[in-house]
Amino acid sequence: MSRPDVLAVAKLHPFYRQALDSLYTVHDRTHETDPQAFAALAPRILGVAGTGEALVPGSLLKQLPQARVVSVFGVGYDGVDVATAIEQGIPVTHTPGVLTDDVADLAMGLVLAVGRQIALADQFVRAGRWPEGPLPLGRKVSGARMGIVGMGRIGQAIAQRAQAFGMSIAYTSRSPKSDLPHPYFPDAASLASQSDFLVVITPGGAGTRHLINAQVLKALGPQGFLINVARGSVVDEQALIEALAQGTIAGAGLDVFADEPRVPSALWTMPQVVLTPHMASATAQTRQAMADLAFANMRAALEGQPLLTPVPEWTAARAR
Ligand code: 8YV
Repeated sequence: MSRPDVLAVAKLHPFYRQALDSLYTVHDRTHETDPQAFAALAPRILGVAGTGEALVPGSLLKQLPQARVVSVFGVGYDGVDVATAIEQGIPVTHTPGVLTDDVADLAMGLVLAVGRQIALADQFVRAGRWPEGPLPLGRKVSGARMGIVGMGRIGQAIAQRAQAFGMSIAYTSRSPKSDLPHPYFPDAASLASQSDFLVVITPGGAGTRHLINAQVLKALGPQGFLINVARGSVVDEQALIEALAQGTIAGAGLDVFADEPRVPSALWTMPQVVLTPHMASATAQTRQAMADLAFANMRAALEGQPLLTPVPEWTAARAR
């Protein structure tokens, strides 16, 4: 019996790819590299495998009459046209929960790195500049005010960690969460005006595009730091570069960018900025757990079993 055909729409992490290879024939981005071969292949594709950043437009889904799932290796799925997937009856799954700790850990790491200038200090020592004199003073993190934009699972995990540092927490999200003790702000600008560290951890996509704009950065102010572990699209990158260049804000810790893996060169030379390559979930333990869950979703769908972690939109559409 021939093995089911699966389309990988992005470069997959080896843990996920190897699991898929054990049961399926994986076609790696054939829709991009060989459209002619893809036209013949598309009617046979049973599963689509992607990453958090992968693009799965409606036009692609409409070419896959037999597809039974889009299984995303990541919690974010803003590149997937979920409305069309639902219309076509194709479930979308993701990997919530298993990466919460890692993303929250990296958010705190960036808070500490920008506040305490850890990356800059490391460069200073390596460059043999210690004998020349001290670094400028950093910004105390313990006891500072953290504002969290997006108070879902990961936002709450960041809040827990920040509380252990004696930080005060406030947040903005689509609606206030009655089970949380922290002050709620109706919008990012009013939250920013009361924050020393503004941490962005909201889903990407059209609804949050450029939520962090020039006005929010102005409200954050010359003593304020921006941390982004969400999606590059949430921040107006040009406005951020200007705000950093002009001292409108104090600094930034960025794990995500508008056009990854390209990072604007203006940011490379800014000492008040810490840059990481979209690595918030990149530990061996978590990537294994993500691969296990993404693979389990793929397998469940292809074997007609209940999905482990469908996206909320799919579950809501099914309930109607
Ligand atoms: C990526 C992510 O999926 O979970 C998300 O939403 O952005 C990441 O975990 C990961 O980098 C693989 O591409």
